[in-house]
Amino acid sequence: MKLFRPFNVVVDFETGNLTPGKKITRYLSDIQHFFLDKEKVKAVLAKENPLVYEVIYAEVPEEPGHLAHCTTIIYPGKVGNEFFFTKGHLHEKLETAEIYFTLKGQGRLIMASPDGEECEVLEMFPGSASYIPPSWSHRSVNVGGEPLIFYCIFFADAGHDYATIDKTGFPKVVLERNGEVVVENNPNW
Ligand code: PAN
Ligand code: ZN
Repeated sequence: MKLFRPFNVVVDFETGNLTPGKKITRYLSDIQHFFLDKEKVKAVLAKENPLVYEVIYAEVPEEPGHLAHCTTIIYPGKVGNEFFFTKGHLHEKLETAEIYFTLKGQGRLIMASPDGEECEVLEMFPGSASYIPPSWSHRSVNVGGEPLIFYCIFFADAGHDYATIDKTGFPKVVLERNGEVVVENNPNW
């Protein structure tokens, strides 16, 4: 039997950098269709295409038994009054759970059952370890003025289903109203 060799990666709690790691970047243009205010999105994109978030993965085989892990850095920002967020997804293998451990910043973690009948929103703050049970879709939102940085651990063969969320979005949205962070029903749900 060929043994996979143990290895370290190093996570910088301040920047979210994970080394050695493989980075993916998501710009506003990649997630524009999710935002409520279509006119505002257009107006922002006419001027610039801000970086919304980055994910940096440790290189682990996408095979049963392995644990994938990565950092996510969501930059602070809004479109209108709606905070920047990740695309969000279900795991292709619905039976796989995940943990998000927040290192820096303030966020919300929106989770929904596959049919959207159930929805829960947890606070993310330095030291929070949020458990995403099997079957719950998940999206994280930066509600603060600094980057939201969290470390994720999930089954390496879980797979990511983005198509379902692309069609439906999430049942809840996270907005700023009069300087407060509010969670509201998604009017387009
Ligand atoms: C996370 C997410 C990461 C980026 O590692 O993949 O935060 O969010 P999206 O994948 O929705 O763009 C995770 O949940 N992995 O399973
Ligand atoms: Zn996930």
